[in-house]
Amino acid sequence: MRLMLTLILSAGLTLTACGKDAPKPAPTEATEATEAPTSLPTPKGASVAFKDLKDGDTVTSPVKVCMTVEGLVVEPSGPVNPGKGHHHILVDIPVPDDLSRDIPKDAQNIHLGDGSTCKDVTMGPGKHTLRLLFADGSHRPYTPAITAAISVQVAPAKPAADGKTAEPGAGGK
Ligand SMILES: [Cu+2]
Repeated sequence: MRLMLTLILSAGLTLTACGKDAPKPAPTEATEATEAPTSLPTPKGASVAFKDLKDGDTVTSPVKVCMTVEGLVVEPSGPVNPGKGHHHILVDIPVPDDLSRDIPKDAQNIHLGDGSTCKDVTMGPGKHTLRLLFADGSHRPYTPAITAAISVQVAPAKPAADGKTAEPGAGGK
């Protein structure tokens, strides 16, 4: 019994000592979000869609990609106006995780910064994912992302002028 008491007592002492010996200052949080980049809120009912292309379509490259909007106004890049902005076509890449960052400009992030709604996109043969992403005048996506995606199959390029030449309907509508 006495042994037990001693044990309990010493255990208690040890704990107390530990508690006193640990004057670690708690790390202060909320020091990072000083200048959080902002993403405009998506207007209610806003959406984008492919105009002619459908998921699963087989196309030839370059393919003309046209798009429509609902609840948004398309304008050239530049000023940031709520509810307005321009289209982007993302080729074979997902919507970025961080919507507060501007969409990069490279071969896989195509900007229609002139306010247009159609773009010829060149792709190699095979399956490709085309993703629309609407963003404000400074190329920053809305939150939640205004996006639409389809997959298309790009047919291999045909050898020019050997046997049959012009395909019916090759010139578009
Ligand atoms: Cu842009």
